Amino acid sequence: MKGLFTALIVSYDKDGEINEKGLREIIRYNVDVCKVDGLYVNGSTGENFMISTEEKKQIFRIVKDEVKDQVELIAQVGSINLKESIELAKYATDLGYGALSAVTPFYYKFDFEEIKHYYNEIINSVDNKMIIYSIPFLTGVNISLEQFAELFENEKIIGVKFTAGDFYLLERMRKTFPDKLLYAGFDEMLLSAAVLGVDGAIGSTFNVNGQRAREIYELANKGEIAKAREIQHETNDFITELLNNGLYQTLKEILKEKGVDAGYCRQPMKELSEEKVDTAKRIAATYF
Ligand code: NGF
Repeated sequence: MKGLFTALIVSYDKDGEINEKGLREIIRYNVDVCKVDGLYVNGSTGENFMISTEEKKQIFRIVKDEVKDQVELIAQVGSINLKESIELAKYATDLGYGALSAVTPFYYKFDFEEIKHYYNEIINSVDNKMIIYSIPFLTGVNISLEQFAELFENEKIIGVKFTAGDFYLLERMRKTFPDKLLYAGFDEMLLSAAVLGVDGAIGSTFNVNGQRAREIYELANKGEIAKAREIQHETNDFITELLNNGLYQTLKEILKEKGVDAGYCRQPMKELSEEKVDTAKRIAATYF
């Protein structure tokens, strides 16, 4: 399960319905053009927290059907409805997903015992592996080194997707858990995370920028830091423009420029204004 995983965009039509044809095209673009090692399905980038259980299952099904065994698949099943997480964990495991992931439970202020219970309940309900999805800036949930150690006591919990800028903690984790999988979650910090020895990365921008991410990651692993830094600079010029214009909407517009029917975002995310669509087209022409 090492390597670069795209946090998969999902195509929705103007009414917010899943556009299966568009989703299949996005998957193909990632596998055939971006050449990533795997897909991270139903994460933040898939707009997962705005869709129903049935829609989550439909997306898991379509992705597996399109990919077959071409690349690795991780199913994000986290939800503050633990019963839903378990149902999705069973569903994705039966479909053949190679690993599960679950965001830390959010909104309510769950204490650590509750968080630990949540992970153990999900992963002990299936014959599969769990990657913790830690994204404190969105969930408000911070897990300490000692708490990660406690979660990792369950051998089925094999790693963490670390979407945070705390590189002191990341370094401590690398040293403390040499056998656990650490994935970088912020694409704009990929080089720094790679230097610290992560096992891979999971990112939204890989939907279009997978090839540059690969170069950064491989150059860093070969110790060619100056070359890697140049590509990270170029990548971050792109990411800065992307974030300013609207992350997921702009990724979809760039994919459309590449002939991929990437659709729209699910409400309450809004559509891009005409001016921002023009900016997205300029970003696509500049970087891709
Ligand atoms: O989109 C977010 C959060 N983070 C992603 C990634 O960590 C999300 C990151 O690639 C993800 O993996 C998922 O879909 O679950 C950023 O978009 C990127 O670094 C730009 O900041 O907002």
